Amino acid sequence: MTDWITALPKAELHLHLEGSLEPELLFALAERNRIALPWADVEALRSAYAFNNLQEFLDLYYQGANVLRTEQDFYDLTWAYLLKCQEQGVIHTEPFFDPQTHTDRGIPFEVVLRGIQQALVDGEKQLGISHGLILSFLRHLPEEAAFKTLEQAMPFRDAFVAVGLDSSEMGFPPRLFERVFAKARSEGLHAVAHAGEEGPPEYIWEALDLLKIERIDHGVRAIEDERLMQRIIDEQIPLTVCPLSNIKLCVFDHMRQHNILTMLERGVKVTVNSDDPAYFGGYVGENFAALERDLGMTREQAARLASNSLEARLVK
Ligand code: ES4
Ligand code: ZN
Repeated sequence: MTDWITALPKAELHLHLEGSLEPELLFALAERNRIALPWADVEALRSAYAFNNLQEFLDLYYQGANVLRTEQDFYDLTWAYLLKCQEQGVIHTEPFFDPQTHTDRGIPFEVVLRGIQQALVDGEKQLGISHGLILSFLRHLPEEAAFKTLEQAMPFRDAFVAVGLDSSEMGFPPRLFERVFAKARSEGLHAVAHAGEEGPPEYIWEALDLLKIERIDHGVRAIEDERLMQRIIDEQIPLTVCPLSNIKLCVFDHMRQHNILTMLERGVKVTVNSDDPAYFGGYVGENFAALERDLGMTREQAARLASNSLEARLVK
C-alpha cells in the first residue's frame, strides 16, 4: 500500500466487526476460551478462505464468530480493527455488528455491546478515530427475531446511530423487514441495508422505497437498471462498495471487471470499503491499492472516493 493512499483522510462505512477477526486473533481467543477448532492452525484456516458465493463465506464467518464469548473478546476484536484504521488513514468508521450471531449462542446482548462500545470510546480518545455504530439484522432469520433484537437494543439506544440489514441476500428481500425498519426509524435511528450485492436491482428499489434507507451497502447491481441509476445519481444516495469482497465472493470475475470507477465517473456517490477484511484480503488501504493496480484509478479519482466517504457519513 502506497503512502499517498494512507495520507488521504478516509471514512469506512461498510465494515462488519465480526469480519475483521484475523485468524491469529481467532486462534488466540479459542485458546483463551478453551474452544476446540476444526482447523489445525492459522495456515489451515487461511487456506479455507476460498469462496464461490456469499453463502459459502457466511458459513465460515458464523463459525469463526463462535470464539467471541466475553466482553474482553469483543473489545479486543474492535480494538485490533481500530489500530488498522489508524495505520491506514481511516479517521472515521461506521461499523456493523450482528447481535443475533451472538445472542443466538447465548451471549448476552450487553456483553457484545459493552465490549465494542468501550473499544470505540477508547479509539476516539486515544487514536482520534470517530465512530457511529450500526446494529445489523440478519435477514435469513424471521422478522420477529429482528423485532426482538431491536427491543433488546432499546435500553442502549444511544450506543447506535443506525440499523442495517445483512447476511444471505437471495430469497430474503428487503420488504420482509419493512415494519421493523419503520419501528427503528420511529426511534430516530438512521437506516442502511445491504442490497444489490448478489440480489437484483428490485431489492435496491425495495430498500429505498420500503425501508427508506439513506445509504446502500454494495449496490453494484444498480448498474443493470438505468432508471435506478438516475435516481441514485439525482438524489446522491451513497453506495458503500467493497471491491476485494466482490472479487472474493465472485460478484465480478476479476477486479478489471469491477464497475466502481464507471459508477464514479457517472456521478454516483461511491465509496471504498473493506466489508470483512480478515476474510477478503485487506482493509480499506488494500482496496484502494487494488483499484489502482487493476483499474488504473488515478490520484484524483482516489481523492474523490475518499471525499465521498467523508460526505456519506451518518455522523458528522
Ligand atoms: C457480509 Cl459481504 C456480506 N454480505 C452480506 N452479509 C454479510 N455479513 C458479513 N459480510
Ligand atoms: Zn457487508
